[in-house]
Amino acid sequence: MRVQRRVVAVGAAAAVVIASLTVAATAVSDRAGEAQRTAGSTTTTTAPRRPPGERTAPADVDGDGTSDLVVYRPATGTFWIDGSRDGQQAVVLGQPGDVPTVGDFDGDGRADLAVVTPGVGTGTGSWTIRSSADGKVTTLAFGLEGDVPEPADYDGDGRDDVAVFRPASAAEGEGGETTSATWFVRRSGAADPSELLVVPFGVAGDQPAPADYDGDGTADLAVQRVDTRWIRRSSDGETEAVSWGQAWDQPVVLDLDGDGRAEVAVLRRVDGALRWYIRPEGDDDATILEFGRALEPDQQHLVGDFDGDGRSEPAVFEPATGSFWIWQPDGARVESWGEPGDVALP
Ligand SMILES: [Ca+2]
Ligand SMILES: [Ca+2]
Ligand SMILES: [Ca+2]
Ligand SMILES: [Ca+2]
Repeated sequence: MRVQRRVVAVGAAAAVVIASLTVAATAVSDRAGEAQRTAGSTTTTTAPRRPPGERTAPADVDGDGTSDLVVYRPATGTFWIDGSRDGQQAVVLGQPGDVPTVGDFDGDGRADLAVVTPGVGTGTGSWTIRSSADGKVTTLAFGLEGDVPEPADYDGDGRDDVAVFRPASAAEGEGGETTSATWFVRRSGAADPSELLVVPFGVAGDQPAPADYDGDGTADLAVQRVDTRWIRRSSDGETEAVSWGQAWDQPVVLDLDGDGRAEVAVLRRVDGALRWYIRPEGDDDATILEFGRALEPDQQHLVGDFDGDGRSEPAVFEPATGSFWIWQPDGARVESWGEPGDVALP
């Protein structure tokens, strides 16, 4: 296969990246288990809504279609936002130990700030969400220790759903035996969202990577298992296995070409650098970007649409210098925002 060359400068260093990956996509039957639907799916809402399926940019707090620079400062429980339209603001939410997240839970097209208070022992955790539509703060009991927050619109009603991925190691059956990994989704469009959608999907060691891979406007459950991305397509319920990546890679998801379908991608640490391997669609070339640093002081990787063109791009946040580095075809755009100890979102 042909492989594209890209030269990307990060800091003082420039790197030429040439590599090849084998590609194979195979549809297989859903061997990871069927959904246990416990409630019907009717929509009840009063808030202003974006049309179901219409995409929003990640962490777009001010709703102009462009991702904003968002960091969470755990020491003070404060989000600091540098909005592409509305400028800078600080929002206090949460307490020490909380994990920040964002999603458009009220469906108004603007990202809502949220914090997850992890469960402890057998105690249930909680999600505290600040609605962008009315500023109202809501707290829901949800999740156990070890759960991974994965908010997304899994029922396709135009609102992101509170959801977690529970790794297999933390999910035990009634007899104490290890079971599959399990997804728990509080569907915003259900008549009673507290009747959870529970889907066993994944095995021990899998890393969650949900996204809308089939482009139907609804998030698909997905996990990265060593060299394969397993995707449970929302469009037909089938599970697709896509060969991509290798052991120790970290799954990432981008819509690099802006077609509404997420690309399968992995992040690899190579010689102290972050290397992004983005799977091609059709006969296109694989895209390999060297962008970001993987050694101390580590940079946090993220994906957003920071120029609002409908296509997502990689970015990294460097807490030590309080700077965002946003990928561009000819290098990087650098923005000063944040400080040491901050966590960047999404
Ligand atoms: Ca919102
Ligand atoms: Ca939803
Ligand atoms: Ca989908
Ligand atoms: Ca973009």
